[in-house]
Amino acid sequence: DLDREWWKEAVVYQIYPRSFNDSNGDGVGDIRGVIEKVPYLDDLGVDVVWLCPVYDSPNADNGYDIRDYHAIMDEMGTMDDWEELLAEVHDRDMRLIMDMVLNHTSDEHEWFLKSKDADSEYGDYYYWMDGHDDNEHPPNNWTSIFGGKAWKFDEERGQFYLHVFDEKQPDLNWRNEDVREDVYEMLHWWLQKGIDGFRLDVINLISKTEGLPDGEPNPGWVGWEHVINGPRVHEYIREMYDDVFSEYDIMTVGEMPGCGVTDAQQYCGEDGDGINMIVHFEHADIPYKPGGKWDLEDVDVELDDLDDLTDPDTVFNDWNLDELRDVLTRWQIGLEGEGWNANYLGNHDHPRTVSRFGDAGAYRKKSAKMLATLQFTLQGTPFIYQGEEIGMTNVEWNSFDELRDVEAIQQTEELMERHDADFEDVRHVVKHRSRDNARTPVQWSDADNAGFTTGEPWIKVNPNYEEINVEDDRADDDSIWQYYQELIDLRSGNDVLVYGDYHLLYEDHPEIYAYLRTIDEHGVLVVLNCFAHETTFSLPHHLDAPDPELLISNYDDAGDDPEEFDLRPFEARVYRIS
Ligand code: TEU
Ligand code: CA
Repeated sequence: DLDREWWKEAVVYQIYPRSFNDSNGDGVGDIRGVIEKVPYLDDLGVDVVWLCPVYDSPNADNGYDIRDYHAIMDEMGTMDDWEELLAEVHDRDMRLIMDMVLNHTSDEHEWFLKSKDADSEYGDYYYWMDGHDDNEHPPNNWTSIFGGKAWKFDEERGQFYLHVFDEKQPDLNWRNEDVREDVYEMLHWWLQKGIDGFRLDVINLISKTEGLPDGEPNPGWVGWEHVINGPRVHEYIREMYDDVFSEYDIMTVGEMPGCGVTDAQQYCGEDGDGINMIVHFEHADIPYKPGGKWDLEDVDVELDDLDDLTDPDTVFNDWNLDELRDVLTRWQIGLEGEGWNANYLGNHDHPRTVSRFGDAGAYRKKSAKMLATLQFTLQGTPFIYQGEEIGMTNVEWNSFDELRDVEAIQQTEELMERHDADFEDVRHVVKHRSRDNARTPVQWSDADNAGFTTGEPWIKVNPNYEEINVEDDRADDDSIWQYYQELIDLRSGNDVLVYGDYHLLYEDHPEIYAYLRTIDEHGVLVVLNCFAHETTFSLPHHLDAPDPELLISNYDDAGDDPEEFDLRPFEARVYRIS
């Protein structure tokens, strides 16, 4: 009994619509641009489209600051466009899940505007508090994830409000039952339109420690321990499941910074809070120390010395295989039978996958394919982030005004201030840490602006679009794109790859990440060389492979025998061994 579910067998494709495809030449990607590409997604072979926020928003955080949950942002199009997108996706037997932001709204949301009057029925919809010393100082020492204080004083109300993210993203007060009822009603409204689920933005942040006490001082995000996995979080999420999600056949993905495996066991499944799968940060945050990714303590190098290093890039990419393997293994084993993994390597909040975990230079193609092999052969639902299927890379940021992301802008300013430096001095940091890296437009072709827009793009296009683009990749048999298509094909309908148990082999091999996936007598062996140098693999003695078959490899002359073989740079091989 495999406990089959459509969302376990599915492959998800994440669209950050602003950067995906612009249909009307205003430089901003939009819903009609997504509609144009539905056949493309179908050709690639994905099953589920996750659409990042397209709701009405003043765009302080590109739609993660919602002004009206029931309307579409002008730049994105109209509700009719959206209805058409849903129909197009469904026509091709794919599904659509919507990003949903429930921890905070925009400060322009009518709930927030009304809550400025403490006596109105919305007076308690957000975290309003008096400051200290006659409002000279905020209620506590918490900082915002994006930099600066987590509190802003509002003249009209005469109090501070909490914003864990930007000051234009006030946190909703989930302790208030009216907030929860309004939220649930709105979720039903979307589900009744026939969507297939939600990706729930920072959903483990919705409960804060009662009394909102000071956080432990640290160089990064102060107060996180009072915000993450808070005291009533399971109660709220379970209630949302019982009142809303349980009534539909949908997929729910909880985005949860600071969530560990034992937390995840509680959030997931019918015996828990009912969430299907968790986007956690344990592998994504590997190179970052407690001060967070914008703290230079992190990289053990002085800012002044960066320019003198022969390869400053390596300083920022110092993840190591032991850590990555440990994290992924812990989640594979910890959720076995208890929940389900969402397997991603990159998304709109992280640098580009191949720049981060692979080699964006000479081995870009090989390493991108190796990483894709990892992602598609672990247990869990694979999430492709737009552009990953052609191995898009990070980009050089040449000046401060090229930056667009609220976090990149604020954190870069703070970094320059802390080190008394100018942009030129910190550009290496920005190149590896900015979320803008993942937000440059999808490179469709070698036409102007990579075929993304006929107008002026809202964010710079990566100049490497002439070499890296969808059109060329689709025409090339050996491309990353074709490899993704093959992997998707291989995984679909292959129970061992979808449902099989995970067994790690060689837990401390310095170069190779290898594991088995098994169901009953069926076994698949995955062998990945994670580096640019050569190494050798031999099948552990307790295993044998009487009648092996090579299922896929990123080298076209990989042999059929898994007993013992040399692995070339970033070589990946997947064998059926029984
Ligand atoms: O991200 C949550 C989150 O924690 C990230 O902001 C992450 O910590 C950050 O990128 C680290 O640098 C979600 C969305 O994915 C993100 O785009 C939004 O900005 C954020 O929530 C606020 O809604
Ligand atoms: Ca547009």
